[in-house]
Amino acid sequence: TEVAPGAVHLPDWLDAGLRRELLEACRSWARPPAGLRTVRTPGGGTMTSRQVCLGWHWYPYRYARTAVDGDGTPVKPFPAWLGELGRRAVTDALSAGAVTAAYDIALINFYGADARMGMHRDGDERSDAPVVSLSLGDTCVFRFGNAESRTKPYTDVELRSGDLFVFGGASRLAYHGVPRVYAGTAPPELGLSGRLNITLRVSGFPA
Ligand code: MD3
Ligand code: FE
Repeated sequence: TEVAPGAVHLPDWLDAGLRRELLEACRSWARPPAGLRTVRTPGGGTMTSRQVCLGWHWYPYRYARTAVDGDGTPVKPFPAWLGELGRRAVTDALSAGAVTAAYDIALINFYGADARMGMHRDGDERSDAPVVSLSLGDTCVFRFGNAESRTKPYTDVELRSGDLFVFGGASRLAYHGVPRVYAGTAPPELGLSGRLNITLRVSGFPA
């Protein structure tokens, strides 16, 4: 379903094997060094999701090669198989022609029952390549807004375990957020309590 120009939601896109493999991989990436951390914003706020990065380390509002706001160690490498998954996601959601440069960043956010993400735009990458979003575990409300402001008009969409969402074109710079997670809605067979979101991005930075 095209929710807005360039924003395509493919529910249930991940097969069962990939869901298990991605969750297992996220568990290993979450371990130190450069593992899961709490992100603090310059204004003194604390993000309620916890995050781990691959390839490039995101911190408000820049990228680095080390976990500068974590334990300071080198960021874990971005694996080739994740890049292939990103390419296949863009081809399936948009078209073969929409695939541009190679994916080299993964930002993985873990949401407990009370976690949210405020309305924001992702503008720290130097590429307009589509962002690929993969969800596992609890269902959430994903709020997709407009490019001008954090406020209405926006569209609320439920993101469930296994869903793919791709944000290309005009949607790449739209405000978006996660106002709510529905605790206890994760499929029991996955063995995850909470929600995981994996975004794949193209940095546009020199390697
Ligand atoms: C629209 N994550 O990591 S995924 C983020 O569910 C982020 O954890 C949310 O916003 C989450 O920055 C939303 C959907 C998403 C991701 C990236 C986007 C939507 C986007 C980039 C541009 C436009
Ligand atoms: Fe975002």
